[in-house]
Amino acid sequence: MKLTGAEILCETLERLGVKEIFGYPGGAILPVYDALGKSKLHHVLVRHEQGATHMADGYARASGGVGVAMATSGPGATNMVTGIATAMLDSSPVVCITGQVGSKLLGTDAFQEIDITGITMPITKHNVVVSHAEDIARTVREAFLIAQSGRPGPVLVDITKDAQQASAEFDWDKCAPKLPPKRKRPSYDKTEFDRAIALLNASKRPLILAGHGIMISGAMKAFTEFVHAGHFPVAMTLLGIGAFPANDPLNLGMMGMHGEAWVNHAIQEADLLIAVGMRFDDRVTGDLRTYAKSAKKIHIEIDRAEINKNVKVDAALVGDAREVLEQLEPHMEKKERPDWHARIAEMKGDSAVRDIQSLPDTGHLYAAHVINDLWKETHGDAIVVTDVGQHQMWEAQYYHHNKPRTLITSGGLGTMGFALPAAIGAKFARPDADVWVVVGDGGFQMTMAELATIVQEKIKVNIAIINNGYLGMVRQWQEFFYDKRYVATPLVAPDFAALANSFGIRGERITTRADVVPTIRSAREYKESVLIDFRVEQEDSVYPMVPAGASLHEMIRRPNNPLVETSAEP
Ligand SMILES: Cc1cc2nc3c(=O)[nH]c(=O)nc-3n(C[C@H](O)[C@H](O)[C@H](O)COP(=O)(O)OP(=O)(O)OC[C@H]3O[C@@H](n4cnc5c(N)ncnc54)[C@H](O)[C@@H]3O)c2cc1C
Ligand SMILES: Cc1ncc(C[n+]2csc(CCOP(=O)(O)OP(=O)(O)O)c2C)c(N)n1
Ligand SMILES: [Mg+2]
Repeated sequence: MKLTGAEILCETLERLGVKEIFGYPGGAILPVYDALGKSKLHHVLVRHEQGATHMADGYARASGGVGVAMATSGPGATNMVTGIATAMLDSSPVVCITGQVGSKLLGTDAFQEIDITGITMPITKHNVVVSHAEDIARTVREAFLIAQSGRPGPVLVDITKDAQQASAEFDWDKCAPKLPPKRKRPSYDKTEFDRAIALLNASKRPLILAGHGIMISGAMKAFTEFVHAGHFPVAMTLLGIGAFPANDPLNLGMMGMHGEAWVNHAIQEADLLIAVGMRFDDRVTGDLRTYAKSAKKIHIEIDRAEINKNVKVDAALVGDAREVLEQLEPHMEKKERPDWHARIAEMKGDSAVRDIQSLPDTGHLYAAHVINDLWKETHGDAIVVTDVGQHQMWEAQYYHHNKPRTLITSGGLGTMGFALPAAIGAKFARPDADVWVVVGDGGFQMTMAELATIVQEKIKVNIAIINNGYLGMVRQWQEFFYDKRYVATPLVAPDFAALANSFGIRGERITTRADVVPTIRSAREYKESVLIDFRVEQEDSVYPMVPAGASLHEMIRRPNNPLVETSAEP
């Protein structure tokens, strides 16, 4: 069957199971848009191409599949850069399709010509220019495979305008991907495996560091069985949250810069760390020279490049987390290690069981109250998409996720402006889910134009703005480390509720604690999107905090203040 390149692209995307494409048109991609109009694909018109990439990323993270973003050449493509980098740093499978000037014009500084494959070389897993219609189907199929396989990541396919317009024979069977054969997994030798087993069985104070790779692998069941078999206490990375239920007694909470104090102390006291699908980010380790000095380390990780990159390990099991865990489990001695659990319980003290909700109402509205109430009111079942800053850390501390892929957040790049568009993508992936955006007053102002996308698409996404009048996380650093010189962090904002109204979205403003629950309830019952502007305490800080570069156990603890560092079960 003869089709144009643009038609081949649409046909290929349909056959790959794509339903939605997040994009923005322009001259160099117009032939594709013309074909899109005749296809079954649903195009979501964004307000900025950065939004398209975050939507595709949110779609991928919520679904476990591939998200697709599309843009024109030049400025359309460069607007995607931040979203691509965000997906790259968090190993998210996104395929970006960009239009490019005609192949005869390449290299002439033609109108809206930019070398987007050159620009995105370091922030894509793979990228490619296609200049022949007959190469489109195979290249796009390869892009999907590469984006999802092994360690996932973004792939960019740049298609010249003449390739979109030209006709070629389309035969699905003849355009199968031509990729090198998959490496046989797991690819570690027996001595490495035996060493890991010996370490596991000899350990008196083991601790698991659970990361994002568990979810990517779909290893939740195997992981839970492994944890229960070994009675291992589990510490979560920010991106690992959800991989292991928060309500499991063995789940200690988040580790790292804003992790729970007892978690970081337990890491420092452990005699064995078992890192699963996590990459020892510096937000997780603190000063490497003093990190977990008493512990041997086992690293279960799919990407060989991560082994010994930041932390030297004693046994490296390079492979898919699920496969490796399933192989290890039968060889493990089942031990209860009561002394170690008693020691961790002692470190927890009573801070773990105090409930922020039962503290007296002093008239202050704290972000922690809002997020903890949101958790209770949504029964921990919502998909929460956060932005970056203090509210992001409070979400990780006060919303307890029991299910995978329910916390969607930019960890590695820490991209402000991520939340609103990523939540739109998540809602398309999981239309029945209760999707909440938790966003700061700063980050919201970066991509708030996507409110129009919500309205145009008639989707329901609730938005909780944690409005502290500051670029709060930066203000906190200025408070702690720059003598409270608040340069460029006080932030003027529009009346967010009125702004929402101007888009045709219901807006609320909350200033007291008593109004939090009723407003969340009514927002959930309302059939359209609701934006709630929570005016929270302006100069509250996130505790505990490991100052950048300090040792993991050198935490700044919360001063005498009504809020504690975590909260109890409802
Ligand atoms: C303001 C701010 C503060 C932060 N504070 C903290 C903090 O206090 N604590 C914290 O934990 N984080 C914090 N972060 C996040 C931090 O920067 C990192 O993003 C996070 O720690 C990374 O978690 P990860 O290693 O689990 O996930 P990723 O970075 O996504 O790494 C996943 C790893 O899993 C591997 N993998 C992928 N697929 C598989 C598979 N199938 N099998 C096995 N392995 C696989 C990948 O190769 C990769 O190495 C903060 C971020 C921000 C923006
Ligand atoms: C695009 C981008 N620019 C700058 C930063 C640096 N930064 C990290 S947190 C933060 C403040 C965020 O403020 P806000 O959105 O109001 O959230 P809050 O910390 O107050 O909860 C800034 C500026 C960033 N992470 N991303
Ligand atoms: Mg703020």
